[in-house]
Amino acid sequence: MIERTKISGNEEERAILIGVCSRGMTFEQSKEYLDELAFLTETAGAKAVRSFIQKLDKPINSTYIGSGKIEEVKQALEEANANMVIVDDDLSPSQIRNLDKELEVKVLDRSSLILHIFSERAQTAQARTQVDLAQYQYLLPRLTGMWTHLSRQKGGIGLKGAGEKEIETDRRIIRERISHLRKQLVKIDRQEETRRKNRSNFARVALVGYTNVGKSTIMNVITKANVLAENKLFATLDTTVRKVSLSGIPFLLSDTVGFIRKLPHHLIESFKSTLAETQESDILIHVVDSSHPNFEDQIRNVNETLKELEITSQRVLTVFNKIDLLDEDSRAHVENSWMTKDHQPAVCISARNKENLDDFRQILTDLLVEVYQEKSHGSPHPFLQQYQYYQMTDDATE
Ligand SMILES: Nc1nc2c(ncn2[C@@H]2O[C@H](COP(=O)(O)OP(=O)(O)OP(=O)(O)O)[C@@H](O)[C@H]2O)c(=O)[nH]1
Ligand SMILES: [Mg+2]
Repeated sequence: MIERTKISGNEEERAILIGVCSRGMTFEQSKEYLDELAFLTETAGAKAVRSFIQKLDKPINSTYIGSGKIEEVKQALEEANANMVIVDDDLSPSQIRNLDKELEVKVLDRSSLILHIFSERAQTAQARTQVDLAQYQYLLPRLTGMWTHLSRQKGGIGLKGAGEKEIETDRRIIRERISHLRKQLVKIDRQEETRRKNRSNFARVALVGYTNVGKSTIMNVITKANVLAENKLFATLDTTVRKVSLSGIPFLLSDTVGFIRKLPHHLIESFKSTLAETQESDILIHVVDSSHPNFEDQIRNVNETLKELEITSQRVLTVFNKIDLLDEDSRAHVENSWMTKDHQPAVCISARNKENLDDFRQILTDLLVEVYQEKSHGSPHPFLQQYQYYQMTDDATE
């Protein structure tokens, strides 16, 4: 039977990372992608000791990289005393089988690494169920190809399984588990929906963005909540909702799971229910790490993921965070090129140094006034009374 394994703790996991620089990609880009994979690897509790990039039109069908590169990796495994290989793309069952045979160490692909991190971090029943579902769905088509691979794993990152003759039984059990988890999710979703309906009077604001950009830090700064914020990918998995008020206007602010390039499809599907809160929001705050060399790629990636999740909002406030890390030129670039784009509201802040937060609060307040005015079709909204009082006393922020 397939079971989830914890990072063993007995044996240090030392990984070699491999990426392919395909046609249309620059070498610089592939290097940055591998840096992100190294960050994911460390978040999962393993150490990234070496990395390899091969320039190819596209990954090789049978073994992902060419035979010469495989030899180099083999040698590096020995030299660096490494015990696993992590690949920056998703592997087919036969690629996993062939690489496993050649390299004789555990081989993980990008999706299984992300799924592992999610499974370690899921806290609530909802997140747990979603991750379990995604893991079983990922595993089902790969079972036949993976049995040698799985049997090699004695713990650590990934999933472990049994021998070939048990695969059919495993497959049946997994199908039953998937169907059971789906039913459970429907039940949890229904309870959540009722909870959301009970709060439906309030405007909803959701923090969205790439992972590690500072969403939870902003949540904490605005709400004085105590949400976990740390320099790790996917520190947040469960949606946290807090009632906040700005200049006397109450609203609900939610902090959600961060996105990443090539998020496994099953994970996106199963996380739809966690993101239901975001789907119903009146204002999206798209947080960007303006100090990241690839922040423009990240913006595009987040917009694509939002589209895939059918999360749209008429009001999007883009927040360029971490400006404390920018030099003058980079800051001017963000302010002059990005901030004036599309006539969408945008603001530069440092959540850590509490820089420019008043501007941020003011823009958000203006958007909230718009939302409530729309909700009451132009007549005075009860939630804006307090705000009008604030305006009269000339005390614009709380
Ligand atoms: N220098 C700097 N660091 C910041 C700023 N805001 C957040 N950080 C740091 O960035 C890291 C990630 O912050 P989080 O708030 O956990 O980011 P997140 O977007 O919630 O991340 P996930 O939940 O993992 O998706 C932490 O180490 C924060 O201290 C900022 O304005 N400046
Ligand atoms: Mg977070």
